[in-house]
Amino acid sequence: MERIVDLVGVQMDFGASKRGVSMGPAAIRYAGLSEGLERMGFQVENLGDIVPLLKGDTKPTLRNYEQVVDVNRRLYHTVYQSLEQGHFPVVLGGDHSIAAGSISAVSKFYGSIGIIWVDAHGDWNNEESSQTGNMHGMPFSAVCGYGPDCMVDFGQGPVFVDVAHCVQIGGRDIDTQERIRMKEAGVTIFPIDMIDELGMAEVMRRAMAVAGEGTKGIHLSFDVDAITPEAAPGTGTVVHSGLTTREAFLAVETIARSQKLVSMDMVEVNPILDERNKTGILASELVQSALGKVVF
Ligand code: NNH
Ligand code: MN
Ligand code: MN
Ligand code: MN
Repeated sequence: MERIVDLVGVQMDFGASKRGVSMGPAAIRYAGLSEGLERMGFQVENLGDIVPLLKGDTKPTLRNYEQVVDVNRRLYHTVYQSLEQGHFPVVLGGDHSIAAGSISAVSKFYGSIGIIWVDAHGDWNNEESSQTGNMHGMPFSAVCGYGPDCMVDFGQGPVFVDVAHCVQIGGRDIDTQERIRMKEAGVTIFPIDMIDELGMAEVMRRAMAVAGEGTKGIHLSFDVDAITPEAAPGTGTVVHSGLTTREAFLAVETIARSQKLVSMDMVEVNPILDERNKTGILASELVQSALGKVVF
């Protein structure tokens, strides 16, 4: 039986300061994601895009929270239904706040999962530690029970992800309070300098052990700003000197080979800031590699 991939776009940019990542799903689709997955032998079901409310309540510590929460609630149900049908959900962002909805569905469905979070940022803020109030800086902590509960509690009785199975890869711009909170919680972190020293292959061996052993599956949340801006200019919060494209591919290919991946997000692609859809194409290729596309 051929495996079915559900593609769901989320036209969300209210979790970030800059507009434009709402067009990320279109850019990743334009790069040929469905066609590529079909060539790999998957059946692809295009679930369309989730579109945020035009207006909603906001406050300085949780900017646009009503729109962010509403989208996450709808995404939660979409991803949960996808898993119930035995499909593989691929969520295309959109800003990273949407990982709250997708991961809470995966965690509720499986009970025990690991998370691999590839990002220049920690995304481990809460209302108090955030310097911006931007909710795309909070989803990783939220799904583990250390962030705003409104991002993950839709009345389903949230199942928080055990921090003991959570890995951050590629971090190089983590806020001061956020760093303290991540250390206290006990997230396994492979910041960029540790990747330099150990090499991505060894980092991934360690990451797979943390996220994969003792869990029912792994969720990959991939923020394209993890990759160095020369290779991935189309994103809102670029941070210099990031992962090379080859390191990024090695990371997702290692996850694919483990056969433990059950769901993923590809987020923060901003076509307005991109160069001829370079970042969209890279995002599309990384999704395919995470799902097992082989080079040779
Ligand atoms: N840490 C900052 C904040 O909380 C930046 C977050 N930006 C991201 N996260 N792009 O991946 O606002
Ligand atoms: Mn992020
Ligand atoms: Mn980021
Ligand atoms: Mn465990």
